[in-house]
Amino acid sequence: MSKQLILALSKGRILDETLPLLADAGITPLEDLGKSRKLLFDTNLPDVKLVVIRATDVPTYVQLGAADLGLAGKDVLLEHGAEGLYEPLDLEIARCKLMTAGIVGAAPARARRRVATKFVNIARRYYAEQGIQAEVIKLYGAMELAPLMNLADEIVDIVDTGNTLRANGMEPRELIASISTRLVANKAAMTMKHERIKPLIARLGEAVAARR
Ligand code: PRT
Ligand code: MG
Repeated sequence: MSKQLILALSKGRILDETLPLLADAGITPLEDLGKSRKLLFDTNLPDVKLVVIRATDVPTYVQLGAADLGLAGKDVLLEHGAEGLYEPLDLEIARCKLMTAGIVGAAPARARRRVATKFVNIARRYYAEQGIQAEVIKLYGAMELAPLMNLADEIVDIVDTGNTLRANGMEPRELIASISTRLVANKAAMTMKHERIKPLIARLGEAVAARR
């Protein structure tokens, strides 16, 4: 393993909140991540590099050791599974809720509920725990459309303000999990590069605490 530390960042909405937090922890990319088409970036710290990838790819990079550390939503981590990963820090950003939702005032669902979601593993686990029979239907986006089109009785999706649900005549029902962005670490790197990783986690932790 090289002495270099690779930190994988989630593209998209998490990135906007991540960069100020990293700056607070003393890590700044040497060029503007938003303006570049590059995916691998140097930082002010000579031994720390950033990769910017799809949120759902972050656990894979870290689990397989292509990145030592990563920042990903708890939703993504729950869906991916925790094998090969440590989760040393809650960054307390990009907060939201993973919920079930359905059409406002809809009749009680049939015995075998049809559930549309991109979080199929989370959904299967959740309904099984509730003792509810569910047929989970995998979608890649616009989950809110599924009940309106009679593709599903219910959805499992991320809710923040609830505006997206309301705009589509839907309402949140059950809370599955409270979500925020987490720091994950490759288990082997955590041991092999402990000397380097430990102070980095400490600085990030201080940056998080300073914002409370
Ligand atoms: O785009 P891609 O398919 O790669 O992934 P993505 O769309 O999941 O990425 P992105 O950047 O949209 O979100 C990444 C992460 O941000 C998620 O994994 C969550 O951990 C976190 N996060 C925080 C959110 C939200 N808030 C959020 N509001 N992710 C998505 N939303 C969406 C939600 O899916 C729904 O469509 O916003 C809508 C709900 O918002 P309200 O305010 O209308 O309730
Ligand atoms: Mg998106």
